[in-house]
Amino acid sequence: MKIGITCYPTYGGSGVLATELGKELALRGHEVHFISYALPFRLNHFVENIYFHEVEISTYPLFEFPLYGLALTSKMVEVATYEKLDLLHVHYAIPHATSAYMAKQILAGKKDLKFITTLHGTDITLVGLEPSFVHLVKFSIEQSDGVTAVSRHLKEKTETAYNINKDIRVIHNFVDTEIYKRIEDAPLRKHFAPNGEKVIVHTSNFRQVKRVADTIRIMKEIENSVNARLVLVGDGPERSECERLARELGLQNKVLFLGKQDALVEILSASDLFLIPSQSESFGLAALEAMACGLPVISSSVGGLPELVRHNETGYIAEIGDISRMSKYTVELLTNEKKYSQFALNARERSVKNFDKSIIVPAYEEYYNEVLKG
Ligand code: GMT
Repeated sequence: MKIGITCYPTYGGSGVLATELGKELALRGHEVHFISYALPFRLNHFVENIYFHEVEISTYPLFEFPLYGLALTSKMVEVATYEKLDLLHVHYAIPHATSAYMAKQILAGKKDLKFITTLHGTDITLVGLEPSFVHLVKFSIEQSDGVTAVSRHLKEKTETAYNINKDIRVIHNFVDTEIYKRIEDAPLRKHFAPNGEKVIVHTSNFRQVKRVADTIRIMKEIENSVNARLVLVGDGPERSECERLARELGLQNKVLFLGKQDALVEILSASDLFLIPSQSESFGLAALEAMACGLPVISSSVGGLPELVRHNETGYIAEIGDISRMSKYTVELLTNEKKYSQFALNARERSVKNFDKSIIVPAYEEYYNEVLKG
């Protein structure tokens, strides 16, 4: 197949998932055309069968606000026509699904361009529900030739919040468990834990929904029970406040802010436990990557997280903001070696058996075929 993929190219789960999917589809012999305003950051080496088409945005002075959605539509029409695309697969509803809908209309009569929209999370649960977008999101979902959601929870949320009566296929996030696997004796461990401390890790884009401050509060609560350090990976609007909180709680030597990093497997392999205390999380790709590296996960009970984390098996689940329970679970896992090893094994096993690329990517291919057949 010749597939056009549109996603946000910067750091963020939807862009990561879309890029990894594109790479995998290319390896399976499909021709993949990425259409976006910048090269997706995980497309950092040459892959045969992958092409990139940059959306250029006019800076004409009359346009006070960049007309990205329109420039994207025009590029989609161009690429679909000249590269003879069979299908467009857009990730994140706003504005990608709307641009794809417009491209489809422009081409109608010349070409039946089918498009599939994958819903990732905040496009539905947060931004999409804003009054300025809600009608557009509902319309664009309804007009898509196919719609997928990354969890059962997100599917149900979409159906109820937007009153949508259309079949939405659940296709969970995936990970390449051959790449995301634990490096034994990870060299970074010496840096994170020079005195043999346990290492707790969290990776995110430091947006409010991630509740990164909770990870620091957990560190404070466990301070006297476990000798541990907290490694925070990523950057975003909440980072300064988190740094301030760490100082206020006297944890500046126990919390390491690494900022954005590419060496995730190395970092996860040098860690013992992953925390994801989010306010809202449609799946939790970051937690899946950690599980593949053999880390038990302590998560909040929101969204699609319970579809990934098995309570008392691959980690623990607690109510949003329940710092004391999450702290109790953290201490329990980091002080009980037998339980810890079993959970770590279970986490890796669950990622391989249920969420490896070899299981999920064929599900997308199958769905593409169904949509193309109408
Ligand atoms: O995590 C984020 O805030 C980024 C966001 C995105 O759209 O880029 O991630 C969402 O998509 C990921 C991939 O499908 C999911 O694993 C994340 O759970 C989801 N984030 C939220 O729902 C907050």
